[in-house]
Amino acid sequence: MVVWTDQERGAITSIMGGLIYEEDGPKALCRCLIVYPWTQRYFGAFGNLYNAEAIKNNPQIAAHGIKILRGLDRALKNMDNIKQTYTELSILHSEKLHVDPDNFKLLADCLTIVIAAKLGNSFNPEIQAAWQKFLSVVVSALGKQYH
Ligand code: HNI
Repeated sequence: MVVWTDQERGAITSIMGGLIYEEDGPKALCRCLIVYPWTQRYFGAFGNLYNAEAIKNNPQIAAHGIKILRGLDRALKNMDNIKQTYTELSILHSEKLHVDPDNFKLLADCLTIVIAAKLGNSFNPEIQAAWQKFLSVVVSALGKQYH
């Protein structure tokens, strides 16, 4: 059972509440696909990923970036039950999509970089500590159904 302090809950809620899903979701996913090109292998059906510009202008990738933030929102709304909340999502990524679970951390880190760039100095170490704890619980939950 993960225990969250009021400060952690407040920090995480404030970060998620400040995101513009239509902008920040695509930015994080595009960053992951550009910085870690092997992650593109899971998006073969998403059209043109030939270079950074193509990725950044790919509407299917943008739509999926938004979907990912909506998925994070579900974890935010179930902070005390993220593992159970993500059971089906973990099974999907494991058994249907065969996503290497190491990639969850890479995408999470890309989202953190997008947030740090957006928030600047207000993304201080205490705030980041709460945010990284949230993402580590999310990443762990997404990996739970891998065998
Ligand atoms: Ni992920 C589908 C959430 C990381 C590749 N992913 C989803 C869906 C959600 C989601 C929500 C849609 C499920 C549905 O349609 O029912 N993915 C998340 C979250 C993370 C994550 C919250 C991590 C924070 N996904 C990743 C990573 C990869 C990934 C790291 C690959 C590098 N995800 C996919 C693919 C799909 C997907 C591929 C299916 C897309 C499609 O529609 O075909």
